[in-house]
Amino acid sequence: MYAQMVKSTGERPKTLDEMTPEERAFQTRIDADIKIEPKEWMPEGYRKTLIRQISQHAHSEVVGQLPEGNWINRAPTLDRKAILIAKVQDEAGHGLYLYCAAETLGVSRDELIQQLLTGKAKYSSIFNYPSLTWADIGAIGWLVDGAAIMNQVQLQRCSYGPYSRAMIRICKEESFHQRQGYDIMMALMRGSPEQQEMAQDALNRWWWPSLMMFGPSDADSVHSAQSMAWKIKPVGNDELRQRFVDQTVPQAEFIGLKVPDPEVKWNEERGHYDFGEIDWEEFYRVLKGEGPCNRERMAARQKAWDDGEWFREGLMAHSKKRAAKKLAAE
Ligand code: FAQ
Repeated sequence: MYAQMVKSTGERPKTLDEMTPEERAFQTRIDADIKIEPKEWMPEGYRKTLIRQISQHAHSEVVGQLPEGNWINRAPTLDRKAILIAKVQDEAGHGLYLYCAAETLGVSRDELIQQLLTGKAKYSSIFNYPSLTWADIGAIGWLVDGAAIMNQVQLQRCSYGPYSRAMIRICKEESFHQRQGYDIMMALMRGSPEQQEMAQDALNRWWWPSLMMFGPSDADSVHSAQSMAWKIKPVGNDELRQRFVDQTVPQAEFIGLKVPDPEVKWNEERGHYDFGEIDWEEFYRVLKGEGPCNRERMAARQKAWDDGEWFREGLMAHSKKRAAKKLAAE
C-alpha cells in the first residue's frame, strides 16, 4: 500500500505516416506551438500522460509540505516562522491549481487522491527524506525548490493550456521559495562553526536526492520521447539536471559550501560542470516505497484524508441544501 509502484509502459512516438488523420492534425498543431485546450480532441495517450504527470506533480506539492511543516514550530525566529508558514501554504495552493488543471482532463479529484493513497500514483522521491535540522529547511528551499523551478520554467511552455498557465504563477512563487532557502544557508554560513557544519551536513544529505528529482537518465526514461514529441515536456531529464548542477555548484562555492561529489569539476570544453554517477538503485528503492520516510508520508496523508471526512460531508450537505432551495424557488 505504501509503495510508489514502478510500473511504466513507454512506447516510441508514432511517425507522421503511422498516425490517423486526427492524430496528424493534432501533432501539426503541437508542432506549430498552438496550445491544446480542455474541450478539444486529443489522443487518449496524451490525455493519460497529462493526468499522470499533473496529478503526480500535485501530489508532490501536497506531500512536499510535510518535511518543512515539521519545522514550523521550531523555526529559530518569528520572521523565519512567518516566512516558512507562507511558503508551506504556497505549496498547498500549488497542489490546488494542479488538481484543477488535472480535473479539466475528465478525472475527479477524489479519484486522484485515491490513486495517491493506494500507492498507484507516485509523488516526487525527494519528499521521502527526513528534515533533521533547521539547515534542512534552507537546503530544501535552495535545492528542492531550485530543482523544481528548473523543471517548471520550461513546463510553462507545455502544450496543454491549463498546465502551462498554472506553471506561470507557480514559478513566481517557487522563485521566492528558492531565495528564502538560500538566505537561510547564507545566514548559517555567516554563523558559528557549528552552524556552518550543520549547513554542510544538510547539503551532503540533500544534494544527491535533489539530482534524482529530474527522473531517470534519458536512456532509461520511459515517457520522455513521447512526452517531448507532444511538448508535454519541452526539455529532457538529463539536460535539466545538467542545468541545475551548472547553476547550483557556483552558488554553493560562493557561500563556502562544498558539493559532496569529488567528480564535480568545470569542463571548459563542454562548457558545463562534470559530475558523478547517481545511485539509481537508491532512486528505484525510494520509488518502490523503501525510502526513509515513505510510510510516514503516506500515513500522514491518509490521516489528513480520514480527519477531513466530516468536513467533506458537511460541504456536500450544504451544497445539496442550497441546490434544493434554489430548485424550490424556481
Ligand atoms: N520521483 O519516464 P520518466 C516540488 C517516475 S514539485 C518519483 O522520466 P516522466 C515543489 C515517473 O513518474 C516536484 N517518481 O517520467 C516543492 C515514471 O513513473 P510512472 C515534482 C519519478 O514523467 C518544493 C518513471 O519514474 N515536480 O518539488 C521521479 O516523463 C518544495 C519513469 O520516469 C514535478 O512533478 C521522481 N523524482 O518524467 C513542493 C514536475 N522521476 O509515472 C514542496 C512535473 C521519475 O510511469 C516543497 N513532472 N519518476 O509510474 C515532470 O516533469 C516529470 O513527471 C518528471 C519525470 C521529470 C518528474
